[in-house]
Amino acid sequence: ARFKVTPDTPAADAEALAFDALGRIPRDKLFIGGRWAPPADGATLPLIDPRSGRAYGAAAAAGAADVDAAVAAARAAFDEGPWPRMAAKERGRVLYRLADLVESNADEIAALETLDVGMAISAARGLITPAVADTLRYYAGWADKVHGETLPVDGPFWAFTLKEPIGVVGAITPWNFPLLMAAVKLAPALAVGCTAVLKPAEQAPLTSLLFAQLASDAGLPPGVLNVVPGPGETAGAALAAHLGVDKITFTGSTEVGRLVGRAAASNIKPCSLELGGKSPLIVAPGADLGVAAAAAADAAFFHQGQCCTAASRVFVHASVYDEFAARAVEAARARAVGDPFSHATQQGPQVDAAQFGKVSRYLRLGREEGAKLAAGGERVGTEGYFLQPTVFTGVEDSMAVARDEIFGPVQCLLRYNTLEEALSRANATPYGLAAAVFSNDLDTVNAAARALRVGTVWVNAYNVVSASMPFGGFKESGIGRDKGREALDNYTQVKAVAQPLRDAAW
Ligand code: TXE
Repeated sequence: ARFKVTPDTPAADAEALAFDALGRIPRDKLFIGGRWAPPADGATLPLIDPRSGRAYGAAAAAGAADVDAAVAAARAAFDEGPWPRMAAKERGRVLYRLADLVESNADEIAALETLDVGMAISAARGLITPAVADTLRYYAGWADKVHGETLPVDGPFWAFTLKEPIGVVGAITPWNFPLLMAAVKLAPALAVGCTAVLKPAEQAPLTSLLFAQLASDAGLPPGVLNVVPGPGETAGAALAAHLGVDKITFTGSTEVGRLVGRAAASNIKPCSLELGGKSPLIVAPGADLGVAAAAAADAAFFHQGQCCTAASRVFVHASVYDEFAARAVEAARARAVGDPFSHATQQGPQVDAAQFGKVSRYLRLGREEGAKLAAGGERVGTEGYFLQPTVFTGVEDSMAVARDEIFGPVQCLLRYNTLEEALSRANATPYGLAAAVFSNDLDTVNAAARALRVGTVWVNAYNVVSASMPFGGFKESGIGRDKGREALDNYTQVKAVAQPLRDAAW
């Protein structure tokens, strides 16, 4: 049976589509060297439905030996294969075909993300899967536009630079947006001629496995992309420390980012890190409070708050604090929590028991520390990992809920008096991923855009993201940028070449 996911698709049909797609993924295998192969030691990862907490199957788990095999395949494909050597536009064509395949399989991909991580199907189908295709097309277009320069030098020489692919890329991705995070790393890497080993998060292997098949169908030569889901401490650590890898790119927690960065540094391998956040959203006096409150609710609660950009600290000017808080509470209460396969659902379950437990601890901690619970704060239902959209008011900067990345549907409202104070408190965090300012005053907007020490500033908007916009963090939110033209530099080396000119030409 083949269902299409539209706003009218019943939840049961979308769920049936997910299980149908699941049945066609060789999930007891890893994708290495263009072939599906079982893990060397036969290990598995449980597949757990976040709606119930119950396992519905298992997927292959890579260990260090499988990572070795995947790196060897990527190495051979880079050192000897056609991919880095073919006409750049031909690489672009493969990526365009892959984007087309993602689009023609978008219903299945979206349904699988919903099954795997509990992403609301409306977001999975309407926003996230299209963003995967957009990312592939954006970098497909770049494939034949990455080039060096000619340089003025002294003497009878001419000199130029070559931009060469860096080699084998090791990509370690998180579970929150499984395929999109893979795409933002793989698309620029593949466009410039690199080969890659992708280690998806253990909670969310399904769409990365399907992607491997689609990439092969699109004409990606064997060994160019290898996909090895497995535990972070074994498969992830083996990839991060592997001497056969030329570049590491990671998205995940700051804690693991430190380990991955250390492993890469000890091998003198460049490493880009996209890590956690505690992003501030500033509501200035005179801002449109309706717009600001609606945007702030999406910014805090979208995808169950499991976004690295989640606006978890909302600084509201004292003159509008009470009115904004009332609107924030109303917006939180209005959010539809439930079965992520239902198109009406805005918020599904947290991804797993560990995340559910972590967020629940912060819900308790916020109350214990003296924040006022203005909305939510409880579990929804009796099974699975559902939580109410929660608003804490009267939050102080020193509270754990204002300092730590919670990664759940928790919005903290903090009161401020002057813009200078708001900006300095907004910056008083080790993180620096994103921020927003809501104001109709140009001076306020300009001051905030300049002063905020973050990789992205949104003005009267939130989570406006695009393949063309460089994305990444200041401070402990990371190193380097994914997306945009900037990300191409992650995957290229610059080589300077000089050669003599004959006298006549000099
Ligand atoms: O992340 P991990 P977890 C934050 C968020 C969340 C917390 C924990 O606050 O609550 O991290 O989530 C792999 N060597 N973010 O534990 O462990 C792992 O297998 C190499 C923010 O799930 O960082 C997975 O593929 N790799 C974030 C990836 O790292 C290792 C998104 C990320 O998992 C490893 C996710 C190791 N030793 C969580 N240990 C964001 N920035 O969006 C684990 N991994």
